[in-house]
Amino acid sequence: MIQKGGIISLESSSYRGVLFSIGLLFFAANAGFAGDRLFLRSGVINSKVEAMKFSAIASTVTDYVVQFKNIPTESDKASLAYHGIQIFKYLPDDAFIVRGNHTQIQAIRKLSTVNAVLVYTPKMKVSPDFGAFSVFTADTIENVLIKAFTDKDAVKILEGMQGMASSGITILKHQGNSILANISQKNLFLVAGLQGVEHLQPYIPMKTWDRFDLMDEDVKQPTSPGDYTDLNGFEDGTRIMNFNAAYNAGFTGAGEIAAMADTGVDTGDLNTLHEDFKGAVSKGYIHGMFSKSWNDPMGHGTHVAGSIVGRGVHSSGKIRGGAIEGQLIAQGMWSPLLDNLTVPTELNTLFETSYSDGARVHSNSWGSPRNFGAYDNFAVQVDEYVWNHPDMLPIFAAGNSGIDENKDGRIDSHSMSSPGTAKNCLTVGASENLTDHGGIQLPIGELKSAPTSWPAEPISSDFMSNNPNGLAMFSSRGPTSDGRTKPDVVAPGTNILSIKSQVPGANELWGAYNKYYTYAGGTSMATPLTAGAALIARQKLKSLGFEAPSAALVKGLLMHTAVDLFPGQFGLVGAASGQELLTQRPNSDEGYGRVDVDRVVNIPMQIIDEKAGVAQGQSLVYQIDLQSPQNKAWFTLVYTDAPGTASAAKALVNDLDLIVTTPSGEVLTLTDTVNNHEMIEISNAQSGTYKVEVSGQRIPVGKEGKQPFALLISAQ
Ligand SMILES: [Ca+2]
Ligand SMILES: [Ca+2]
Ligand SMILES: [Ca+2]
Repeated sequence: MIQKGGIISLESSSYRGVLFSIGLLFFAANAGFAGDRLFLRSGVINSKVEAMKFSAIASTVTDYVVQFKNIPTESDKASLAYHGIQIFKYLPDDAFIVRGNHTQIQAIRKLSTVNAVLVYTPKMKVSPDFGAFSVFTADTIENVLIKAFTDKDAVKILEGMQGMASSGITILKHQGNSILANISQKNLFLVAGLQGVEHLQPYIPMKTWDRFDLMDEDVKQPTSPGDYTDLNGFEDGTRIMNFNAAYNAGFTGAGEIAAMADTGVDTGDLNTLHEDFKGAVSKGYIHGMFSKSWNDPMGHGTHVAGSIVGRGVHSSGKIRGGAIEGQLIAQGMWSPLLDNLTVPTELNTLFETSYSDGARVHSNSWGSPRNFGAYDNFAVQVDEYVWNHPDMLPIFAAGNSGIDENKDGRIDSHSMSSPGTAKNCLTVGASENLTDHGGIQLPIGELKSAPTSWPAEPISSDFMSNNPNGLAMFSSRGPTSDGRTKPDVVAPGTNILSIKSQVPGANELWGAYNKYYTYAGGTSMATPLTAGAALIARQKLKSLGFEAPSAALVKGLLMHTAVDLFPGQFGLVGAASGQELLTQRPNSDEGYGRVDVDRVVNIPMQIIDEKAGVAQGQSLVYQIDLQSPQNKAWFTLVYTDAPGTASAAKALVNDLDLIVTTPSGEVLTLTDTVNNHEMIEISNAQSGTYKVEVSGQRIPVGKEGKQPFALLISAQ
């Protein structure tokens, strides 16, 4: 059966994908994939060599690594289960971390499909982010986040640690399967040796991703209070993203709910909130340590919330957020006592309460200021939540750690922050807004941290909001440590005007416009504008008949329709002269480009939200007719991958491939084995029938053996 109609007249095409063949294309999963190495963050292990040292620990239940000779199949997993083995996590390549007793493990070792069985040792569990160990640092106390496989394990680990209490171990907090503790370096491996420990990593308090440190307080614009007559419509960042086009088409975020976890919102009282939040913020939760309110004495969260749903009442509509009819649930994480952000060790607690209240987008403008690029336990938690709640889209700021340390005029790679390193969230970097007034209007070279962060041209004489096709110099860059492309998208994040917290003493960030509004900049500001766009994307998808669009689809829609900023604001000048973007999208500076809400609601598309998914060794194939030649056709595959483990050196678990066959028979594919998103763009697309195939290359952890996905196809 062939789907007719083509991708030209797509407004009518809310179809869920018409398959003309399912599972016809099996490939030989056994060919040449035999894994004999384990890729851990602590190092690569030759499993055969290690397995020779194997001795199953007599009569006790222990955690092991079972590596198969080939990509593990559903029947391999069934045979583990048959022998009473409990499977926890996939470990690359071709292995699982499992639990079993001596007898069970001995039986597994004899299976002809098994390559090697190893004990899951303390060395495999301790993050290299602790740095090098030496006799001189043995007594150094580390702030440690311990992740257990299960909540039950965490309770037993706690008991084990209490038994060690005399040896420099202080337990600070226990929540779910996470434990926070102070542990001296010499005891890290002792704790890692406790039954049920999955991973140990340094615990770094999260920080908000504004850059209010760029200028000294006294140089911030000392203007007389603004009366809105000087505003030209670009100040709030929404114009660059073309939100107006969506409003004109009837999409305002109405009926959609976002949650935001941040420093709080304004007064923290629905009765006294800033007029711009009336009818927009529907509920607040208190997550700040020792806090009694979800108010915002800091100022960051209020600004962020304003960019999501601000109604513009005080400014007669001139300063608004993206989703002007969306709803927001506020989660205040500010601790007035600690004068800091206090993010729960279990991010579930944030996601779950707001999910119960109907939020399907969760905006987060904070992250870890250290260990850039790491797929750590916070990233794993994000991926776990989305895997289990596939219609919840967490959005995270990429971070503000972009610097040009080697002084070559280009922002260096590898500054991406966790949890933005997660696979299943949408990670947002900052592009430039377009405004020559308000906020920080200085050449970058005159900013406080310029000598160490941005010392060279063309960056040092550039301004931060003079070219919307440029990136904010501070925006964190990818890729992640395991080579995944991040951020996913960018949005304006410099000199953004939004709501000012009414709490006395709240920070004015990049400078107050007047009593009600203030300027700010950072990936913190790009993220909520994108959250507003995500609410509109969901509303659009619902109008097409997708009742509960998957997070992968909402994310995919924003990525698919984003605007490529190549070559960036300095033009095609070459890397040596500071060219911002060296390749067309996607790349690890801009991701898939700048979010464009006009394109989200107006570009013709074929959309498939495949919730059952594809099995390993099988393909789902779609046929698309293009009725006339087009400048461009593009195909985007995004999927919510199974969560990995922070102990692994590769985060991707399930590997799907996108394969496009053109009418003339050319086969296009990326053979990307690290990302859970793939895009194929064809310029001068010929008319005729395109075959679009989503192939299950490797699915060790499926849902009933399958990996769901979203697929978007356009031509223009
Ligand atoms: Ca550089
Ligand atoms: Ca600029
Ligand atoms: Ca792939």
